[in-house]
Amino acid sequence: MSVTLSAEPADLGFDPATTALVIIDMQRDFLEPGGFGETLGNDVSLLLAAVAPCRSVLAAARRTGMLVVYTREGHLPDLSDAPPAKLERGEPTARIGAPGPMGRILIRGEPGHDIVPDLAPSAGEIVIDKPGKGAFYATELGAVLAERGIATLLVCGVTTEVCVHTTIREGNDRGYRCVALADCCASYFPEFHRIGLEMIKAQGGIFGWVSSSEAVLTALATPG
Ligand code: C5J
Repeated sequence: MSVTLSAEPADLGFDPATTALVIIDMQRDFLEPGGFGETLGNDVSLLLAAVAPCRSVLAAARRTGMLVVYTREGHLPDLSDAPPAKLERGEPTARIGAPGPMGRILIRGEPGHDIVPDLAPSAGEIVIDKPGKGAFYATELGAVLAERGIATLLVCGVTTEVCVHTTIREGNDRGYRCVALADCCASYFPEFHRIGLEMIKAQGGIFGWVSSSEAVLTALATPG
């Protein structure tokens, strides 16, 4: 059953059976005070706007039986999967792996690495741990999607211009129809969020589409 999603630069049809909702890095380390995002000097409260729209799309996806995939950016406790180029970059007040109020920063298994409680995965939902910005790099995501015959990705999460963008670019190159849900994504830089979305849909949708939580809810509520 194909439904029509209102999107830019053009509407597109998608079949919920071959579509995955991909929720990128909605982790305490990025959204809550004391985590990685704040150590980089960011106002983490700017990301909170995306939580409620993500929740409504997540609820609709679960009702529809759509595949839901969460990602988490983070590293092994010994940092063997964190290249020096990543560890050295920037001028954080505390680096990846340093102790913080939510445990070691951006380390798998620490409280800060968890997905925020409002979007907590249900039992059996897929959580992909990734060491990079893109969700396909050094993960099982490609295999998970291929196994289920997924063709379209509805992408939510943070931050728009970093991990959401990288994942959409990776997905586009692998042949997926990637749709960023604008209000379900957020950035520490509102201008980067706006321009990041513009970049995806420019030039006739150079590497994807942009839509919204409301458009997904409408599409899923409208018989195909
Ligand atoms: C960043 C991400 N911004 N999830 N990570 O470092 O976008």
